Amino acid sequence: MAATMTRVVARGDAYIPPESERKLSLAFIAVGFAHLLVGVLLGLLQGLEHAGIDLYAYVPLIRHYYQGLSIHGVFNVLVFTTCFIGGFLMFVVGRGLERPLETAGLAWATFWLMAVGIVMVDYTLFTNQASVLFTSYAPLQAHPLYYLGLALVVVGTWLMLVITLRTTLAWRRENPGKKLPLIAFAANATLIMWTLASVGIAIEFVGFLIPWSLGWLPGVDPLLTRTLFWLTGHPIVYFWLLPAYISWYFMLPKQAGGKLFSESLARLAFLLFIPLSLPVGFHHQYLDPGVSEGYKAIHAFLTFAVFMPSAMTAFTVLASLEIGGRARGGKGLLGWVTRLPWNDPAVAAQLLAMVLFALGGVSGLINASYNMNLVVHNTLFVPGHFHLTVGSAVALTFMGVSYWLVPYLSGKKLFSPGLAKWQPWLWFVGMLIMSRGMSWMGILGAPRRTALGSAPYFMADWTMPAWMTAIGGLCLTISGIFFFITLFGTLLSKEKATEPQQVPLAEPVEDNGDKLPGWLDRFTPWVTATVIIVLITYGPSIVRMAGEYTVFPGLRPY
Ligand code: HAS
Ligand code: CU
Repeated sequence: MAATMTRVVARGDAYIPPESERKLSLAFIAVGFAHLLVGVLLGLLQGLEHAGIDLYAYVPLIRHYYQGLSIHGVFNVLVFTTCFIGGFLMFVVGRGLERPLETAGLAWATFWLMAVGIVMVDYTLFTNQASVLFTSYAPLQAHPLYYLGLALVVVGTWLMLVITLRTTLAWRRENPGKKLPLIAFAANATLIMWTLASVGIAIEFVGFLIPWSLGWLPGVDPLLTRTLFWLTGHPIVYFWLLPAYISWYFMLPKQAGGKLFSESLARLAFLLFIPLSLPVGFHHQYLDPGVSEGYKAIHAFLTFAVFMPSAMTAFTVLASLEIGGRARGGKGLLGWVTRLPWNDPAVAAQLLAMVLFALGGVSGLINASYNMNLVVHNTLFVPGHFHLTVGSAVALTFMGVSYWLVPYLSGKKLFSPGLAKWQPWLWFVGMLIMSRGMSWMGILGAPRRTALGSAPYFMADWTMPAWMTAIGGLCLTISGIFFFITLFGTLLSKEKATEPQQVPLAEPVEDNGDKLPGWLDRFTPWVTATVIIVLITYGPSIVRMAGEYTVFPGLRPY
């Protein structure tokens, strides 16, 4: 391994993070994808169940639909995302600042702390002691180890911020007056936003769910704990998305032969996500009694505001790609699209992820509109939305990134490039079919989080979209298998990379040197604004809910 690693260094990128850091990123990524593998397989069971094919009795350890769904949700959106993001962002900060992390020892301690937490979560889920779905809604109650395990994972993400900030401050001391390199800037913005956001879930778990599950509290208030959950639960979607944006803004244009269209716009988008990601959680609670109409309206309005940095991203990234497509000979209005390097799986996966995300963004606006939400809330329309966002924009982009990053980090040759070429397309087609099936079924009134295949009220007109959900899910599973063969084949193979490996970093079209307004390079004003906005948009509601605290004992119906 050591020899392989040194070989990468010899091939000469501008700066190569030390071997220990590359191994650390690989360890995070491998743990993350191992969980996604299980999550994807369970997803197939769910899709087939909706079409009336119930295979749960044949799968070891999984006793029923809700246990399978809990594992699917927790593994895919909590464990996989957080681990991949941890490995990627630590790498990005070291590579961006071109210096070792402060300190690699703490980074490894973070990995092991999170690994212990993940083992606790895995154990409780597989033993059916935590079938509470990824939202952990009270009064459903899980084993204390489940909440403790997730809490350790969150603490791990805070330590990541400690590491990246310490490294960044050391860099600032060494480079006075210089602006932060883009990828390191964006990685810090992501972790800062997340750390502020995670305060809600930290209070929920440490103050309520953990003591309650240990029997130290007689009960908890479902409304207050849900509210604390969504204070974190909305911004967590941007914690998943922003690392994908780091690749779309700063790496993908280079892979497509283009340049970053606007550095200022890119920085502004990341900074806007800090204050705008948090004060919108009530859009998950439009139907909750006990939240005032006025605050729901404020959160609805702000949800349309947080749509903006993504709309800016669509504009900037498309412009950056167009520069690439035209430089590669593309002519006319759309001729440049066909000239993009579609045969490179790292690029194709991300381009297709973006197309799916455009649809996911539209369905997000439907969810966000109060009166439309009354129609779709708690129906399969919502999974139709989030499979296009976290299940495509995020997951497919992370797969695309892995196609160059894993060979780069390991010094190995990509195993089975043929499978890698098909994989993004299968995911794309499978997702189009599955999410369409889910959204359609949702509009017809099919509830989400329900074993519909055995529901006595299954409606005749759900049959067609239910089959689309199952068939799309099958395509996604095959795509997933192609990906995992390529990924784990690469990690386990002995074949070394033969081509030069570099981190693709796009130059801005116009580089203003270090002449940048301070507010586009500093986080403090944005953090202060965030705290003030959250106090205004959440404070009064939380104080009122605390005053009306109702004690609910735990339920374990599973
Ligand atoms: Fe959402 C529910 C609103 C974005 C994830 N969302 C969920 C849930 C999840 C989730 C997991 O307002 C379910 C939670 C649960 O279990 O209950 N969401 C939005 C809005 C946005 C949004 C307004 N969501 C995301 C992202 C997610 C995610 C991102 C994960 C990563 N969502 C909601 C609402 C609910 C909700 C309600 C509650 C529903 C309910 O009733 O329960 C926006 O941020 C979306 C902005 C996106 C865009 C698209 C930009 C497009 C880009 C690509 C451009 C590329 C193109 C093609 C055009 C503005 C950047 C180029 C291609 C070439 C080939 C050249
Ligand atoms: Cu949300």
